[in-house]
Amino acid sequence: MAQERAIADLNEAEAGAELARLAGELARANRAYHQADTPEITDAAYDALKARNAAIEARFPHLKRPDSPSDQVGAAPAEGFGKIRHAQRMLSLANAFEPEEIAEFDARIRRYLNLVPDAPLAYTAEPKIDGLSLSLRYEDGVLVHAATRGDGETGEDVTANARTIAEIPVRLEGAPALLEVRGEVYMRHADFQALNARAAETGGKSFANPRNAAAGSLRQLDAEITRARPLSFFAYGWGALSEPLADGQMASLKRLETLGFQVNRLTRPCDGPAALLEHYRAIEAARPDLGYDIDGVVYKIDDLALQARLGFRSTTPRWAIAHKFAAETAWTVLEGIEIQVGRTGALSPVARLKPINVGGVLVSNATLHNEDYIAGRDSRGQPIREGRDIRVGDRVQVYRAGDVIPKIADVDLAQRPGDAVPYVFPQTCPECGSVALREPGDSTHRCTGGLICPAQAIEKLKHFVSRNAFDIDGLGAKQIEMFFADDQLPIREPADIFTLRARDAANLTKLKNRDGFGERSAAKLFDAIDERRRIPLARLLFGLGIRHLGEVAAADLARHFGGWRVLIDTVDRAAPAAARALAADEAEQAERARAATEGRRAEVKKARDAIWDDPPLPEGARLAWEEIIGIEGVGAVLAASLVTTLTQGRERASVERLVAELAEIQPPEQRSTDSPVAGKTIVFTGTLTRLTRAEAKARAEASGAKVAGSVSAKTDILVAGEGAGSKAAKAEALGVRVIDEDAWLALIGA
Ligand code: 9MJ
Repeated sequence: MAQERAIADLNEAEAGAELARLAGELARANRAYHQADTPEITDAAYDALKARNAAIEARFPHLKRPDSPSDQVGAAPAEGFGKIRHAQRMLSLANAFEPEEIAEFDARIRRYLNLVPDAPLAYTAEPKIDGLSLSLRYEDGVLVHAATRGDGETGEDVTANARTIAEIPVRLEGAPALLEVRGEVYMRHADFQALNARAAETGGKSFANPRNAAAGSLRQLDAEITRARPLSFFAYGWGALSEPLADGQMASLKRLETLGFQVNRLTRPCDGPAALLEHYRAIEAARPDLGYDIDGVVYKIDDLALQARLGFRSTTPRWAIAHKFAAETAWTVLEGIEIQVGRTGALSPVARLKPINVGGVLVSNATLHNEDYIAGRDSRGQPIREGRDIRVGDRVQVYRAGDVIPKIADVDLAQRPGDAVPYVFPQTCPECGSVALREPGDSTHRCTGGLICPAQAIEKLKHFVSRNAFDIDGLGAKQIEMFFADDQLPIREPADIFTLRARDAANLTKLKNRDGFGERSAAKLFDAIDERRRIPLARLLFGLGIRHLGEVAAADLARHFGGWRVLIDTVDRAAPAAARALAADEAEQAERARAATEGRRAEVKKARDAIWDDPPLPEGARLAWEEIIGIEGVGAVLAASLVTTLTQGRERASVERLVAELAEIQPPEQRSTDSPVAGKTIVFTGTLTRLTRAEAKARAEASGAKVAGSVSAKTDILVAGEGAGSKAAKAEALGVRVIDEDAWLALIGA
């Protein structure tokens, strides 16, 4: 940086030159900042440049430039990339590691489609390219948009950059009027090495691996930089289309190839799991000589009509799976075992390892799962590792499979130090000292401290801001830890996040003057928080971090209830029944234990019923409880967790404080509103002949219907398959419309 002179000493010419320099430097800093991976100066340095610019302008107002950085005060600099909403969601793939999982994948699909075991089923197998996914939108054969995957719904607009990649055609001949091509941008090994060699010569930034180099090159605000980077592209699929490319996966790829795209030449048709595994081994053998990185093999159902029937789980297609290459392993020393406390109070033992390189990644931690795993037995008490336990000081074998947390595969008893002692699992929470209980049938110790346990509170907050929950830009795990420990501006529960701006305004020590924050980043954080005052109900539910409540169940609950108030009212009404259900379970278990020895099984049911019936439950409690456990995908275990958590005094007060800060809890999008069953509650019963249950449920939901497990006054339609029994009778009694499978299919237009 040029030497800075006191502003009072500057003459007019010098001041003009200095303003020009500052405008240039600030503009460059802005660009670098928004490329995210490469900020060039600290927030403090940025603020200092801005302050100096303002001071010079104050002394020489007539020298103020038309592009003065002062005119951008307060406003966040122009956003990095524009956002593009994908016309069709961009999905990721479920992973498999073992050959048995491929047989299960095949079996699952056959079950779902109701195919007989030896019916032919055609697949394709292709290398899984280790790059980054890109969606290219062509309208009338012209490339109009290119977007990264982002969160699957919305990606970053990298159109200008994509246009500079030679393997991405900007114009297509004979393509459908609308065509979204999906594929992987990657960098070949030779290009990667040349790029890093050039960087070394010019003192530029080198990349750790080809994937990072490809990502860093595509995500450049200046497309001319992308142009100078040697990127490649393989097409492997498509999104929205005005007409099908072909009727199979293989034929569609051929069509994309004809249109001018690179399609991986190792893609093969396969007629079942054996052929898939054979091609997997062939690709694995070819891997070292491919000249680019792959991390597995992708299997897809070839028939596109079957792909459509199979559809999707929450973020992955049912018709495809990624078979990842085997884990890399290495031996190292276990230096210690630490206990981490999770958001639901689970105590997780973590191995602290002497750092070791496993397949290109430095590993110093691995999961040890639970007490039994360390002791060398599984959840049923059967030996694992032939019963060898794991002790501090042992030499252990570490492995990494996919992106998952490293694990410990084995221990070398021959090298065990003489003074190594068996590990004793703690009986109290290391964070708050509360008793850690391990319930019968559960392999996990849990801290009983609840909200008084700081570890649980922090982990709940981290979960709350995580990507699939509130996903607040600039508020990640690191910032949560900082704010949690902060005395001036603490965040101790979710509601505190939303009062941050107001508390900061009232405080003397401002966030923008803190370490790690500046004016821009503080303002950006407050804005990012405000953006989340409108939140979909499913995200809110998932974000609360209630035990057993995952993303899929959160979406099921949101679809069923449609709004927060309806849900919480039902939960409140169900509270007495939930308590009763837990007590009944306990009584049943106790009675079962006795009955097993004394041969009085009928007593079990009696014990249960006695709890349920006496004293009588308040009006509506049982109905509300049955409504919740009747939602498909919500069982009694989750329902009990949901109701007891949300009706527990301190927890509920904390949730209400949060809800009061939100501007809108958005109802789930009706997936399809023009269907006659949209918004209706459907129950399936009996044996369906043309659809499997899973498929029937998925199709009903895709048409905007809610699927319940039991008939109630709220049921709109009962679809009665063959041999429908008591549910059909109950529906008749309640005056619910009952139709057969064919009528149902006609109704949803299938
Ligand atoms: C990669 N990464 O090579 C898919 N992929 O298909 C291939 N990814 C994919 N297919 C559907 N070959 C979603 C993702």
